Amino acid sequence: MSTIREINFDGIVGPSHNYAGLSLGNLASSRNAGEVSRPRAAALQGLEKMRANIGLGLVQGVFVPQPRPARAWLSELGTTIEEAEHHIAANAMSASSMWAANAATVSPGPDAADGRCHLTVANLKTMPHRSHEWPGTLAQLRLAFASDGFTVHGPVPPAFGDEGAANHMRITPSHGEPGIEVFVYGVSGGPFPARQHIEASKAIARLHRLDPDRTVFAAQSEDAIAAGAFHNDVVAVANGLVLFAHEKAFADRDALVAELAEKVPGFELVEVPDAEVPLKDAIRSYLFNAQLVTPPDGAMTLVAPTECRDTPSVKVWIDRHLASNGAIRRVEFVDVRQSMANGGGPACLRLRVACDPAAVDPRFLVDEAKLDRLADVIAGHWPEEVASGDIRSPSLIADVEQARRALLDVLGLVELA
Ligand code: SUG
Repeated sequence: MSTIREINFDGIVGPSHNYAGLSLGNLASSRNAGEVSRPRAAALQGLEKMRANIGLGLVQGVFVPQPRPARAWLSELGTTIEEAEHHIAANAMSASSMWAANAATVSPGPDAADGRCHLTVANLKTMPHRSHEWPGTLAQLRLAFASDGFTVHGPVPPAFGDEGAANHMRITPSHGEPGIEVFVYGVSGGPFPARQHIEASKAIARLHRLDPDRTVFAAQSEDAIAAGAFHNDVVAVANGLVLFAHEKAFADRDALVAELAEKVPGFELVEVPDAEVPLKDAIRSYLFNAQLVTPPDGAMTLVAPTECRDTPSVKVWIDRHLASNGAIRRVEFVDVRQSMANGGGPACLRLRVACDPAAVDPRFLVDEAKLDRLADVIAGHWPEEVASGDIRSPSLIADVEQARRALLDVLGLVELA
């Protein structure tokens, strides 16, 4: 019996969470620019989402917020948080590392020629506020996955954009068996940037020692990016033998489906037609930015944002699918509205790693009791509200830095201080 399980590592929402409108092509980020954020509520929503996963019987992990302001990055720019222009300060105060699906790309051991689980930290080079995340992320990956059996790679060169697992899917009979890895990249996004470059995806496939016959590359459709699917995980998600995707997610949908049908015995496509759920509704509700998981009871479950329940076309589709005995047997709704308002749904908030939980540094794993302790730190230290004009107020900065120290203390992660 394989010891490999699915572990979801959620990014704890950092105390500097704010709405700065930094991500062109991410419609929620642009729409909510300048709104007042609620970091404490945001982080507590994240913890409740983790509890829901634990309730399903899944193993849960965390990553911690990065130091904010990003003083090292500001120093590379020859400035400080006090002196930087407003937009530079905003880029240095973003809590965007909460979206752990963009932390790294992960290939589990059974897929790699050397049997090791490979992780490549994402360079996130397209957006300035995300481009400085990788050193802090790499430090956490190197701690969490320090044991034998893991290889943690640095970022691919910044000539090529890499946004991590948000553009990567794995289709497999079970987590512990070899799977087919699907790398999704963008070529053009109309008015918006294509953030994942094929050169980066191919480099990762080589570095992870994947079998070329079991590796698939597929382009995102330009329509999807132009409609706000800045990452593939906004319009598609895979689990087990199932690919759950919007009809308009891929540039060449027929070729991808044919290739998967040929390479994966038992492959199942659950496709949502545009006529039933228009791209616009799919993106606003984040139907596909859900965690599609197989809990121990075997009933494939979609952990979806509450916005799906509130979007009529999406709710109708879900109800019909459940009634039809489709591949998805259960839908759980979670409230992550604070993150959603910046374009991050349940799937964005987690990095999915299939490995033996006993091989992970336990400080990064959580149970209900540890989540209670984290909730206390958050309730005691996270700011209640942040307005865009406040992001470099000395008192906010002092609170944000103190809050992170308190969290690291509780987790015993002194190395990251
Ligand atoms: O990179 N939003 C993030 C959302 C990432 C979602 N992740 C996945 N789809 N996997 C982004 O666009 C907004 C920050 C701001 O505007 O303040 C932001 O970075």
